[in-house]
Amino acid sequence: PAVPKHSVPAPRSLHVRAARVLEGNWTGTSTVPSHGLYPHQWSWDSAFIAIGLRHLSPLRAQTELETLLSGQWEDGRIPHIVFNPSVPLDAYFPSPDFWRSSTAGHAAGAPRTVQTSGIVQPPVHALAAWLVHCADPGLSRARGFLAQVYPRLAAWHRYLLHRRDLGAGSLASVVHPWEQGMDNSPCWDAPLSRITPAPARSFRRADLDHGAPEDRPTDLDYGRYVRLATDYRDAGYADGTSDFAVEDPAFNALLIASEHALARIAQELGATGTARHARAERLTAALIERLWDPAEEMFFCRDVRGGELIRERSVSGLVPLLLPGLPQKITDALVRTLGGAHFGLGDSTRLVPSYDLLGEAFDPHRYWRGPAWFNTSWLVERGLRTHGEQERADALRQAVLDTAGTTDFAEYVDPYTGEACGATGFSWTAALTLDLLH
Ligand code: 9WN
Repeated sequence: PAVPKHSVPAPRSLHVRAARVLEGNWTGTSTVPSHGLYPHQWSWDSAFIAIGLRHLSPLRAQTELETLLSGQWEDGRIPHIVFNPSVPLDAYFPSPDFWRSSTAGHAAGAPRTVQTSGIVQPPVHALAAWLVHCADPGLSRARGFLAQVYPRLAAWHRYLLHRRDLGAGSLASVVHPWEQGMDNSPCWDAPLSRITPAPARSFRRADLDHGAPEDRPTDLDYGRYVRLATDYRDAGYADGTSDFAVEDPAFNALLIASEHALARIAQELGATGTARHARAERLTAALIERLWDPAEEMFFCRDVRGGELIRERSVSGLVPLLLPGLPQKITDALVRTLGGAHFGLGDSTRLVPSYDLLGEAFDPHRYWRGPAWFNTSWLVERGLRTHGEQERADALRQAVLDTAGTTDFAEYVDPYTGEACGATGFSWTAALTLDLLH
């Protein structure tokens, strides 16, 4: 049949639009979270990005993780940023001349040629490597992908489980809010209040060139972030002396999920994964013992320096739902908390808010103090599915897809209205959309 002359083009499918975002943010060897705000390679972003990229190009997904691992330090840490040397220094703060990885990180074995930060981010990488492998096992085997990344991922977990067991309770601690990935979560307010901020005039925030100040962390937060990072750097990035040390439920749950993935990788490579699965189960028990609150029906952060649980309700405390080995009493309680008044899922919200809707510090637009983020909703969706909550998982999946589409793949959204905040064309939003479409 003849095509009508002035036919209206069909709206581009969500799949095609998500692929375009990732294409635009690809640099040739890795993907930036967003060109304006975050023009380098970020650690947990790359893991989520690889999980989506595997549906477009398993080779690009493998390359994404390999590039990140080229920034790994000899002590096993995977830095939270691997810097792109062709990006001007003033495009992002803190820049390589702040971290001085190759000199200040010398004793910890920072790479000589690649510039990186000296802190870490949540360990989503082994999980991502396993999922990337599964997307095209033939290509993965032909390239020796898992054989190459396995020892590096094992060293990464070793670093976290040994050097970062600052609370001596078998869990890993974060020593900076940027490490946990939810920079200005109200969970950090109490432990951060003990930190003397660096003077405002000693640094210049590049983020405010791109983001609305009311959607970003405050200057006071930044002063404290800078103080903590400076002290860590000046101690040669040695672990154990930080004034800020927190055991976080999401960070540790992701470590456990990745330990299970590492067991599967070991099996694929012909070894036995039994010891790793057993370790993951022991860590799950430690997570429950140290961070679960049966009365409040959620996980909380533990302030290792103060010795107390931090009773702020953050999405971080729901992320352990991801773990297959949780007792049903706990998964049932987490599902109740998700749908209850503090998070409102399926009632007043369609995506999971980053923080307690009823909390004193709640702010629907300010970064990790209320807005809903796509990576955490993806993790909770996976958790709901793992524990047989198909209907809730389906609704959350649909909400992620709808909101990603209407906001042009926003960085985060108002949890009540779904209005876009922060950057648009954000890589992990596009990547995880693709993953949920498959
Ligand atoms: C600091 C890149 C990163 C994410 C974090 C998010 C934000 C950086 C910043 O952006 O943090 O690492 O400059 O605010 O909080 O989760 O990985 O997308």
